This record gives sequence, structure tokens and C-alpha cells, in this order.
Amino acid sequence: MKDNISVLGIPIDLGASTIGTRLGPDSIRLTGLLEELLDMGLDIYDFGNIDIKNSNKKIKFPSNMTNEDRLLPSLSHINEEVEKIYQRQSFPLILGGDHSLVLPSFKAFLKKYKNPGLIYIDAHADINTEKSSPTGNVHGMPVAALMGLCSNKLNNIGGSYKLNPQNLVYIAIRDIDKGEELIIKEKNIKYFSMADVYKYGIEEIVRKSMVYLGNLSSIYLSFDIDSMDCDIAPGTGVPVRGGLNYNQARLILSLFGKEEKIKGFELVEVNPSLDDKNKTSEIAKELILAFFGKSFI
Ligand code: 5AB
Ligand code: MN
Ligand code: MN
Ligand code: MN
Repeated sequence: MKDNISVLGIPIDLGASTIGTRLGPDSIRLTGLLEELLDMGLDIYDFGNIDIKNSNKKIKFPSNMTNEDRLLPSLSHINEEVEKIYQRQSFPLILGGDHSLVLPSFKAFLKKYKNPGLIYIDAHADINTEKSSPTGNVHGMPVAALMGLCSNKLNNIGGSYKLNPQNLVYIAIRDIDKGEELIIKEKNIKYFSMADVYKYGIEEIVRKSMVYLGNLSSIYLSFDIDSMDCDIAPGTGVPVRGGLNYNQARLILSLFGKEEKIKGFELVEVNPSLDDKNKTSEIAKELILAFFGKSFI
């Protein structure tokens, strides 16, 4: 299925504290990603970008959801558009966009596949609720909403489907808030920290993740570019040091790309306006090519 790809850009930045991830999908396209995928012999259908009404202002709401007024309808719209690409027999590739989009994108996956898994590669856990969030930025809340832990207006975007906390694996997390830590402990969520990445190595982390999710038949991969070290991939809104280096990120994606159970992939949080000569988009392209089987040597 990975030789027939449906591409969808989701140029949203309403969920983040900085504007600019709305430019992520086009900036990644500008690197020639789709042409290179075609050169690799893959079939591509490009659905283009979703039309999102972003805002240059960050407005606080009593709900503690920044830009709630525009964000909630946008997330619902994203869910409808992602469902459209799922109607095509193909492998979905989503280019973000801030990470609030995983709420509607994974809801579509939950609707399509029974009891799916989620591999979440990110410096952050994105499991704040509106109550625990120190920022009010919804890109720090989608995982909590997928588990039904936020307010219903967020939880119910794209339907009432829920992610089972036991079907989630975090990789590369290293910057979590107090409230998030409590939820991760209470729900006994599986994670591999950067310390684990160095202790076991990338191959073993991939193997352990697949074993942990071994009884599931469909898994979604959500990759936040800030899982990488911010000195390597600086074009992102909430940069954190000590992340994956270029080879680790490429290897982890090439190994997950070989797993038949992985049936959807998104790469999010590229913000070209914070970047250094578009290098983060170039890295994003290389990571996506690695996922779809570009050889390393
Ligand atoms: B990202 C923080 N935990 O809730 C919050 O980039 C950061 O999608 C969230 O991983 C980072 O605002 C969200 C402090
Ligand atoms: Mn539309
Ligand atoms: Mn994230
Ligand atoms: Mn992050």
C-alpha cells in the first residue's frame, strides 16, 4: 500500500503559540519531495492543502484554548477532509501544520480502523488538558483530547471515538509538564525517552515499540519535527535540545516505514519562518523519503 500515496497538506497554526506552521506544507513541497517520491517509482495523488482560516493574533479564551473560535471549526473541517483521503485505497501522508491536527487526523483513523495504535515521536507528550495546560495552546493537548480527557467540545471533534492509552507509544519525549507527567503515570502510558534511545539504540526502540503494540493490526505514526535536536532542525515553534540527530531520525523512520501495520504517517510542526535557510524542510523531506524506502547509501 505504501507504493500508492495520498498527500494532504494541513497548513494550520491556530493551535500553536507562534504563527508560521501554516507555511510548513508548502515549504516541504518546495524541496521537491513529491517529485522525488515519483522518481522512486511511487504513485502519488496530491489532494493539495486544506483551506484553513488562520489568524495572526493569539486570542485567549476563558476555556484556556487559545483561538478557540477559529480553531474548533478548523479541526472539524480537517477531520472531514482527512476522511476524504481515507476513501482512496492508498497510504495517507499528511504534512502539517501544528500538532493540534492529530486530533482530527487520528479520529479519522480511529473511525476507519478498529482499535488502532499510535506511535508519537515528539519532544513533548501533548497530553495537557485545558485545566493542566500552562500555555492554553491546543497543540499541547491533542493526545488528552483523543483519550476523552479534555472538555467535550474538544474531545468530540470528529466523533466520540477514543484512543486506548495502552495503544500509545511515545518516542523521544524529554520536555513534559507536571500535569502531563501525572496523566502518563496514572494511565501507565508506554514511552521511550531520549535516555532510552541511547540505552537501547534505534533498532531496538522500533522493535520494542512494535512488540508492545503487537496485538494491534493498524498503527498511525505521528512525527513532530521537534523530536529532533533543535540545533539540527531549528525551524519549529517549541524547540528542545537533546533530541534525535539526523541519522537517528532517518533510521527510525526508515524502519517504521517497513512495517506493514503502519497505515498512516504525518509530519508536523515545521515552521519555515523560524528556520535557518529552509533546512528543517529539507530534513523533513529526507525523513519522509526514508520512510517511503529511500536507501541510505
Ligand atoms: B507540540 C507545552 N507542553 O502544553 C504546552 O509542539 C508545549 O505539538 C507543547 O509538541 C508543545 O504548551 C506542542 C509547554
Ligand atoms: Mn474544504
Ligand atoms: Mn507535538
Ligand atoms: Mn513537540
